[in-house]
Amino acid sequence: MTYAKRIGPRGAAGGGEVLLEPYLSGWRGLIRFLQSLGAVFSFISKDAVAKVALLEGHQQQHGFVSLQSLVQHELAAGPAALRARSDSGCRTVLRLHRALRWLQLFLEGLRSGEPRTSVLCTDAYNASLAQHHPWVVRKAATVAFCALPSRDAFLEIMNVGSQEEAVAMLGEAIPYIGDVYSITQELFTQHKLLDLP
Ligand code: 1Q0
Repeated sequence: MTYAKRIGPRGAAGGGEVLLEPYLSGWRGLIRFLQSLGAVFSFISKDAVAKVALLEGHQQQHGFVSLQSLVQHELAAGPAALRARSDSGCRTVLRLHRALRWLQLFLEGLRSGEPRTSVLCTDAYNASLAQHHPWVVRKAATVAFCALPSRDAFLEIMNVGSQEEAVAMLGEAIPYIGDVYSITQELFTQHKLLDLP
């Protein structure tokens, strides 16, 4: 399954919108993949499941089509009210947005040929999510990364055919992830939402 590919509406939405439906179903696919890697990762997948479920709830309640419409709706209550909420869609998207940067870096590393996935994963993590996590989470994450399968096994369980085909799939998927990342980054910069508590 081309999980990562389903995240992004590359070129599909003229105004550079991130459609919520494919965004959330992309995350669901990634979470299933993570769950298949074993119980060591369950503290990560549980958090991701909760965040996707929260966004799904907001999406269903308000009928949001895109990340843009969610942000617009929540901003209407005023920036102070938004900052005070621990269950806002915006702060939840921000967490997934930071994780998407990790994914982009990790997949780029995987594609590049470095065989030690735990090194790739740690480097990607340190360059992205780590700065937003307290020590204890960083520690637990770094321990879990040691349980990652080797590059060969990883490309195999992606289940897209030969290693060459898996690498080619990454080459196609990474730009979509990059698009979603930069559109979201711009949206959150514009509305000064990049530091939502
Ligand atoms: C393959 C290894 C996966 C490693 C995932 C890297 C992320 C590490 C994150 C570790 C911390 C998770 C525990 C909870 C953290 C929360 O405190 C934190 C902040 O939230 P809050 O509400 O407390 O402010 N949450 C987060 O930072 C969100 C973390 C979301 C992680 C989502 C990971 C999704 C996994 C994807 C696996 C993809 C493997 C690649 C497959 C490619 C196939 C084409």
